[in-house]
Amino acid sequence: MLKWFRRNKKDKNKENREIEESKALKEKEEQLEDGKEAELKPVSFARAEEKEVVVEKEEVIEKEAVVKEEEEIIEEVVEDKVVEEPKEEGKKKKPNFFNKLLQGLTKTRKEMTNKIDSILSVYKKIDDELFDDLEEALVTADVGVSTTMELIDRLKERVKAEKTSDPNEIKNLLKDEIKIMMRETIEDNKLNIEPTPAVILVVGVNGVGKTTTIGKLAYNFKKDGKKVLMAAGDTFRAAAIEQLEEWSNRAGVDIIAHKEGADPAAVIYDGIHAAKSRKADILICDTAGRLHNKSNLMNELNKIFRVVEREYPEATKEVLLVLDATTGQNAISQAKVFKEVANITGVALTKLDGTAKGGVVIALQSELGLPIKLVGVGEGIDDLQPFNMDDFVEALFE
Ligand SMILES: Nc1nc2c(ncn2[C@@H]2O[C@H](COP(=O)(O)OP(=O)(O)OP(=O)(O)O)[C@@H](O)[C@H]2O)c(=O)[nH]1
Ligand SMILES: [Mg+2]
Repeated sequence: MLKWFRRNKKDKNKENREIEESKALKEKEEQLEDGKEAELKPVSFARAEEKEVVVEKEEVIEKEAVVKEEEEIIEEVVEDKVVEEPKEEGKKKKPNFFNKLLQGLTKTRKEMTNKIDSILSVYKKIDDELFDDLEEALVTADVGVSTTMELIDRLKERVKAEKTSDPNEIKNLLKDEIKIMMRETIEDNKLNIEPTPAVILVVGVNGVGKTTTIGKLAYNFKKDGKKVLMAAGDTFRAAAIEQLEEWSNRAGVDIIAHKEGADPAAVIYDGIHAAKSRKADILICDTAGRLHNKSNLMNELNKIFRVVEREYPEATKEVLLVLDATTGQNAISQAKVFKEVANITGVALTKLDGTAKGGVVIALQSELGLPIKLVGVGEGIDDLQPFNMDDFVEALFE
């Protein structure tokens, strides 16, 4: 499949570089294999679970009401908190956004773009070997094998159609084709929050950055003058509730929380009713992130979705899948699994600042058709940005 493995090493000058590069690719292929395995198990597991869910549906709805009454509700009301504005915010908002993205993508840029630059500087004419080297640079930055193949094919066609002969022109054509490909499957990258009231369900495996993203998001909404409420749907561990409470304090928004071990659907139920009575514009719900191949996670999510459908039919809905960019192709596997069990409407891609695998953005949008709506570029409250495709590609190739 990967052409450069089949290539005869005729050119002695390139030998050393090829050995190094094929090593990196082998590692990459192993990672891809691992990702595929991880992806298959949970899907079939979740399907088996679906039958049970249908049978238990009525029973579950009844239980929800009972559980809700039985549980002691610890409701933290944090009204009228003052939001601390970061000092650098203000008129220079746009350049700051771009600079942060630029900074965040430093590692990916080194891995991918610097490599592309050095490839293009070596070649005097555009030939198959040049395309093979480009292919390799893209795959190693986690653009993904099939997206890379597609991209290179398009690039070849474009070069032919435009009769391009100068390797230096390739970079702009590549940038352009990336933008075209990413746009083809996605209508827009805006969060579904209009008209209000809106509910955002935040899902994803553990450790990807769900709680942190909720905190940052709440802060941004509040800054925009929206009334926000959080629901601590991760009742799996006490620390998770405390962590969200801390973020609610920092963002200056209210939170609805039950005790550790409580039924998450009951927390969301209370969150919805509190959002209605307090006339909140946006309710953001945290969920537990235990591994996606555990059946109870899928069950739990289905239950939460049903409560939202039943109790808040008028709300605009966003099901936001949080993915950790540092996991590269594994993030793609996770996205495939979650797409099977939930109607994911957007992705928040976190930790772009700490990874050389930012190329995964391109694969997520063009291969899976999942719109990236937010990107995390740091751990701070102000380190979440709406995803802008043009800015992303420009920052990647800066
Ligand atoms: N550098 C960086 N770190 C981040 C970003 N987003 C989240 N993190 C860090 O990732 C770690 C995990 O974040 P959490 O928000 O706790 O993740 P979670 O998905 O809620 O995890 P569970 O509750 O265990 O399922 C924390 O240390 C965060 O500070 C980001 O954009 N950049
Ligand atoms: Mg969490």
